Amino acid sequence: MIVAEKIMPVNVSSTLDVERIRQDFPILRERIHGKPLVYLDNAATTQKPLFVIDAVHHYYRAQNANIHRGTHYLSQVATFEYEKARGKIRQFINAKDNKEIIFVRGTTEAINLVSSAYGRKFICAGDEIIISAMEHHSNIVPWQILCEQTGAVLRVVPMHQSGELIMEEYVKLLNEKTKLVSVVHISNALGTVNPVKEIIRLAHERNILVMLDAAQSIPHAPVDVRDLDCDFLVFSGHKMYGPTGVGVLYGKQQLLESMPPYHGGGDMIRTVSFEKTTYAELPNKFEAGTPNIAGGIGLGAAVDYINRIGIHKIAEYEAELMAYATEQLSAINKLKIIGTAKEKAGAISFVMENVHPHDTGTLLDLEGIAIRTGHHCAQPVMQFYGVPATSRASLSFYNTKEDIDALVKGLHKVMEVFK
Ligand code: 7TS
Repeated sequence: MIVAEKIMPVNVSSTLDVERIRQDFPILRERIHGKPLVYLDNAATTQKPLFVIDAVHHYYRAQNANIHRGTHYLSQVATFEYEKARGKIRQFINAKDNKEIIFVRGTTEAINLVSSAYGRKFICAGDEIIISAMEHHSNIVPWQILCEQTGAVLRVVPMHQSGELIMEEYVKLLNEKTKLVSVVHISNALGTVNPVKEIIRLAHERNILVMLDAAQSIPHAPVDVRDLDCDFLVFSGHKMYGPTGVGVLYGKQQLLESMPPYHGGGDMIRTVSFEKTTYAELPNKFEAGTPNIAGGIGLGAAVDYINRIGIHKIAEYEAELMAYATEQLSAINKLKIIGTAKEKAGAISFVMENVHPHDTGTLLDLEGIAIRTGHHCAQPVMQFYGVPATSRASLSFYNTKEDIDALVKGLHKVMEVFK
């Protein structure tokens, strides 16, 4: 058992009016097994504020029509609202142009889009793609499929026991065969915040493209694609207080223009004949078929909601909560935190001596406490630490110090059962 480093006590001084914020989330008033819900599974999906629920509701009640095709009033309203949402997202990540914002189903689809469309045109046998040791399966498997199809080779940046990438090894992997680096910004399994600006700078020095998986960073930290200078960035709406089934691929315009379409069908064409089809301009080229219109509009509302609170304030408050949770969990005997990077956000993984994480999760559930247990779709991370699974508590700005205290109390109960 590694004894966790002693950490200074932390005061969670409320930079946010969390009690007020909690009123915005109706589900937080639910009782689970007769107990008040303590929701600490935000890395899997966040809860939705009324503001987002209402936007989706309003769309279906008053605006529903298909987009980009109707001359009738409702179709124009729906198109306007959907495109307005695209603009909000562009602004939120500071992209240059709405053409660079492609609506997709989520992070997974966005990565598949790039690996497929970019990969089909630009990746050949012998080329190399770099990912990291802490990727979610959705940033591993699409690249493995591409490598199988093309004969390209997947390289993996290793990490230290702390869950920090070994940057010297990363530099050694970069070479003239490297076509693309695709790394996670914040790890869902460990909470590690990767030095993505440095990762991008080192790749760009060698003219190598970089894609960031921002699924876990977008709800927790400011993400500015022009400041980062990433070539692609992907995230899911449902992890940032928006609906499920919608997400975003950001790509630099020139790059997206150079890529062939991903899916073929309606809305992505300019002209079609049996002899030849020409494609629509960005972003439509990558948005074949009727999209998740309500989802897009709901995601726009989620961006408004986050902006109203302020992503910097969110980051500051969550950092305090994270420090408090780390301190409290570290104080539990026989509990070991997995992933001790200096820079962490969002999630804390841990294991407990003699207790399988699934038992921990089940017993906590009876207390109304929702955490995730398992491999977190990051089996290589589990293999690295030699554990079958971990328990993971993941935070949001609506969580409180009391939620952490409830978790700690619940964990003591679990220990009692397995004494
Ligand atoms: N990348 C990261 C870093 C993730 O955390 C996830 C989902 C994905 C990609 C895939 O996102 P999706 O919206 O396309 O499914 N992570 C988790 C999790 O940690 N628990 O449940 C889902």
